[in-house]
Amino acid sequence: MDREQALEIVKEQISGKRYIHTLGVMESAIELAKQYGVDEKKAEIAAIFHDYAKFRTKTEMKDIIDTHGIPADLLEYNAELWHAPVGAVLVEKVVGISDNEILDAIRYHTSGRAGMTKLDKVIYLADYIEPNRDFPGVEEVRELARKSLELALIKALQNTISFLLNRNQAVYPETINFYNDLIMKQGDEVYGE
Ligand code: DGI
Ligand code: FE
Ligand code: FE
Repeated sequence: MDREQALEIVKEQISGKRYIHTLGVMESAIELAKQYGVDEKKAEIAAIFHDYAKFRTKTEMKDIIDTHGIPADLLEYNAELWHAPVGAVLVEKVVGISDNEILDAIRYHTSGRAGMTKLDKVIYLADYIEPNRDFPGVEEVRELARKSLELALIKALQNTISFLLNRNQAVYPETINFYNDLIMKQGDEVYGE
């Protein structure tokens, strides 16, 4: 599928503002893919479709979670987490994308997971640092992203987990697994041990 076709499809599904965000994620994902040796075409398609399900109702998302083998424990956590695995299902079934690497990058773009692939990481980070994002700490993560995919992700995860802790929100275990995975593999670089 080419870029224009993909953008046309997703444009029907999301708001104008979310579409601008999607274009930003696409731009950042391609740049990160180039920099870190990830398939640029897969990064482009995953980025374009990553928020495909963002505007589905909770009822529809819950129904898809219940019927498509998505972990049911997600329903106990913030509904913000649901659009990612639901998006992967819809992008496969409705849009017709069958590449599992692309579908996984969409599936894990919000929660993360242990054992994130490089493509998963590129999409997760691109979603966080795309040019239209403007929240405390984003510039620091953009700078880290020029040096190290993993160090940038560690900072992004620390910010996100702190954000959730400060708001008295639960943290989905896969998010912690992603964070632990990064820290345990990169601890030497971070702490210079
Ligand atoms: O869809 P986007 O707004 O582009 O970004 P996203 O898919 O990364 O969603 C991020 C939101 O999910 C953000 O407001 C934090 C919220 N969230 C709620 N619980 C968790 C969580 N994010 C993670 N990583 N882990 C959680 O447990
Ligand atoms: Fe999202
Ligand atoms: Fe997004």
